[in-house]
Formats: sequence, C-alpha cells, structure tokens
Amino acid sequence: MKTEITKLLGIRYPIIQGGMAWVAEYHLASAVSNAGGLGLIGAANAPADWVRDQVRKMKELTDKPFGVNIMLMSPSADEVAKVMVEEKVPVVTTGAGNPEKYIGMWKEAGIKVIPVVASVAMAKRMERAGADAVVAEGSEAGGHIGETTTMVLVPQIADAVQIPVIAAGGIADGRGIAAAFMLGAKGVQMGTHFVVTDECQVHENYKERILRAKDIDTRVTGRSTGHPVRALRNEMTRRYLELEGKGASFEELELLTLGGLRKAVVEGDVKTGSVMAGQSAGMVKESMSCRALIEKLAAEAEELLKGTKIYE
Ligand code: TUI
Repeated sequence: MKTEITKLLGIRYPIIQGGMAWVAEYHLASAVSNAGGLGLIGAANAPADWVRDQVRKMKELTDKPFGVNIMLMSPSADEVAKVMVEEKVPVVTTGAGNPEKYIGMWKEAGIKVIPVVASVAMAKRMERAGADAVVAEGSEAGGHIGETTTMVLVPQIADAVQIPVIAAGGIADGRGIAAAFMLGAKGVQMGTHFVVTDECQVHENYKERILRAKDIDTRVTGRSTGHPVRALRNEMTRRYLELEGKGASFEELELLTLGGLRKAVVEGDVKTGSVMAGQSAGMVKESMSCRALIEKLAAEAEELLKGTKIYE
C-alpha cells in the first residue's frame, strides 16, 4: 500500500493511530509502529518529563518510525515542543490549535510535522507554514472536534493543498479507508478502533462501552462553550447537556468534565467519566492485536481498491 504518506513517513501501511489523550501511550503506540503503521504517543495535558519518558520507552520497544501528538491547549505545550527536538522524535502531530510558532524549530531538527486541522483555511495556513502533511479530521471523530464531516472536509482540503492529506473521523474498517482514498486522502488516522486492541491499556469498562456502542450512542458536549467534545453518552453527557441547555456557565460545565477522561480511562468509571470515542464506535465489534487489526484493514482496503489508481 505505497502512497505519498508511507514514503514520507517510512512506514509500511498508510495507517496512523490517533494520539489520544490518556489512551495513546507507549504500549499501544509501539505495537502499532511494529505492525507497520505509525504509532503516536498522546501528550495531552501531561508534563514534559512524562512525554520524554514515554518517548524513551518507545525507542526501547521499536526501531520503526513513531510520533507524538501535542495538544496545543496544554499548559506544557511549549516545553513538550522542545522535548520533540531534544529526543529527536521522528514525527510530530498537533491538535486543538495552531502550531505555527513551533514548526520552524521542528523542521530544522528534521522532524516531520503533521498538524490536525478541521477546516480548509487552517490546512492552507499549515501548508504555508511548512507542514509536511495534514490530518483532515471530520466531526465524526471522538474528543475535541470541528464542525465539518469527513465526507466533505477531506475532498475540500485535498483540493486546497499540495501536501498529502490524511483522513480522520469515522473510519474503522477497510471500507472507510478505501472511501477516504477515493476522497483524495493518501493515508488515514484512526482512534476509536485502536482503543479496543489487546495492547491498549485503558480500563476494560472503557473497551466494553465501545464494543457495545450503537450507531446513535455518541453525544457532543460543549458546543455552547466553543469546546465541542464527542463522547459516548452516559450520566455525564446527560447532565452536561441538560445544564448546557439551561445556559450554564463555562465554569459550571467544566466541573462536570474536569478529569473526566482520566476517571473513565484509568478508574473505569464510564458512568460519570468522559468516555471519548468517535461515531465509528458503532462499527467496532471485536478486540484483537494491533497487528491483526492493521493487516485486516489493509487487506480489506486493498481488495476494494484493486484496479483503481490509488497506489503508486
Ligand atoms: O485534538 C483533537 N482531539 C482531542 S484533544 C483532546 S484533550 C481535551 N480534553 C477535553 C477538552 C478539550 C480537549 C481530546 N480530543 N483533535 C484534533 C483537532 N484539532 N480537532 C479539531 C482541531 C482543531 C481545532 C481548531 C485544530 C485547529 C484549530 O484551529 C483553531 C485556530 O487556532 O484557529
């Protein structure tokens, strides 16, 4: 499955594992990289030393390319950005903001830079700033999201920039990958399906919720505060949306979500915690190893794309 993305990143399959907060640590990321995809460590709100330690553990477990996702709203983003250079991380992806001020420093260090964007304007801006590729993340995705769905975002971004586009949001099987390529993507990023893999360290309750989720089981909280976040519906989303509907303040709403992701991932509190997941949760029916998942996805997509001119 050779594409511009496999060539750019030096990986076998054009499949990237999302750098999910609290979920994407070195056990998961190294399994994905060893299986021929690109594993990402999610720096989220973690301090720089935690990220450095994760990167070093990653290097012990794989000699394949890997990356770190930097969540730009994090108070430690500046420090984590420097760790990328010091530890010679091969690939950096960014989310939830504009990484422009770091791109020069990363490019100088030979790092491949791939911002996650949710609009055409941001994709063009990232290309001008020197990004090597962009992840076009549609609003089917889990966690912090934009407004536009993958189906319409990916082709518009693919038309607007010369750099390769990686599609994300709503992709959980080979059909989704084939569709993304038809829309102009050269690779895909997936989060939700990787949460239920054997190597992913999240609490069993979290995996269970994803495996049992139906098509209509996600909710988006925080649209009124400007921080829309998609998660599986539960007591927390129900109370949040009720309060949000009554015009509650940002502070009042924050109390409900603060630490909610950690509570769900680490403690397995899937009732009052935040079980972030994408709409593709309804398509995720089975746990398996990262290698089995990646090989299954690649085989399905290849079968569908046979005879097209997608691969180089
Ligand atoms: O970042 C994500 N997904 C995330 S981050 C996260 S941690 C968190 N937890 C609780 C509340 C808030 C965050 C959980 N999930 N995806 C990448 C992504 N980036 N989606 C959308 C964007 C984005 C949005 C605006 C990228 C750029 C952007 O630009 C704004 C600007 O500065 O113009």
